[in-house]
Amino acid sequence: MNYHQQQQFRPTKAIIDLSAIRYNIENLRKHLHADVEIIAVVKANAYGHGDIQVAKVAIEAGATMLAVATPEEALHVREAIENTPILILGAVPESFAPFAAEHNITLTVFTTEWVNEVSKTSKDFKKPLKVHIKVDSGMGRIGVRTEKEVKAVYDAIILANNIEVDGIFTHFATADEEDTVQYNHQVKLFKELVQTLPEKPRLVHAANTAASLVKENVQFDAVRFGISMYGLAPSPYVEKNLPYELHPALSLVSELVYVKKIAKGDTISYGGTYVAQQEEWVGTIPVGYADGVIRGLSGQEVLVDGMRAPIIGRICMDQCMIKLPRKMTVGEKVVLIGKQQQDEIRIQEWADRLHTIVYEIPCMLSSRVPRVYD
Ligand code: PMH
Repeated sequence: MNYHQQQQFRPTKAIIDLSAIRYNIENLRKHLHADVEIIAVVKANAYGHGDIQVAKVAIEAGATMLAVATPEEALHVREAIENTPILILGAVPESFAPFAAEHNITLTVFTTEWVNEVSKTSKDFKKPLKVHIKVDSGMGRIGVRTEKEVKAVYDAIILANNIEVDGIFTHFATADEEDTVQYNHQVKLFKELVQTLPEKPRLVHAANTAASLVKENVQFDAVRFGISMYGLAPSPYVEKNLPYELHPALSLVSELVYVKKIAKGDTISYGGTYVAQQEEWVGTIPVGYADGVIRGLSGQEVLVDGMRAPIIGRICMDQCMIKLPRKMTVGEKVVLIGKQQQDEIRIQEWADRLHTIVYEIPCMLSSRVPRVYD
């Protein structure tokens, strides 16, 4: 028996509620125009939630394409999911093109150099390579930026053997903000550049979660749905304007592995930075910065028996300590993210403490934390 794979001994785990993901997508489906397709963004191991499990549920809930960031992510998903097209959103090396063609993986292209290099061997591909042209309408990351560049890349593809333009897309830099100046400029430029193509590709797409949920008239043929598939709002502005309530999918749980009473003046953890001001009960939980519970989270509260308890002292690599509201026993359940009784620790609370965005939090939970599905 393979104990490592079949047994979960350590009580620290991320619980992923797949029905929440299903709910978030089904409600997007209702919100979108009927013929708009959903591209489920499952890059970065589905924002830390588990790419295969999320992709399968997303397809059941109506997604018709998956999007990832790298060749390795695409191949990992393809091993488990046979037919659904997978789009790699980032730049990929020319050397990956034959593998992409063979495995029905759609690539993002934006330079003639790339297309010309791949066209040297593309006649030997077993199946045509599908590509989406990336337009940089203002994000400033990758993409063609002018009519001339769009035309050059398009013409190079048409000249090449065995390469098909399946789509054209862009990405918004500010769709999650109230101010619409840059956003409107991006929409206008993208529409103009798409118009210059001699033939409309099958899939024109631009909207991320924010644009899908709170903007009008940018759904085109498909939307790329990432963060809110996982039940998180892209920004506080979008959160205030959501067309439906989101259900967060990820909880992070552990339990007390040791409990003790400390005396006034006792210190806790490296550096002895936490000094007890009176007698108090302290619990140890087996989760630390190697799990992604980084040291900046010292002071963050967790839930025990429905009550809030702060992480005290420095967070260690594999363990941290919490100040208990009362004497408790080993084995008591601890919720670091998620609901317990009447209270809930939301990912936004961690993001605020760490001065970051919600996206970073599930992504930073390391692979040592098992993802458990219910
Ligand atoms: N499309 C592209 C090209 C993206 O880079 C992303 C997210 C999405 C769609 C999905 O966005 P959403 O999660 O807001 O729906 N990319 C990133 C990123 O590069 N950094 O944070 C999010």
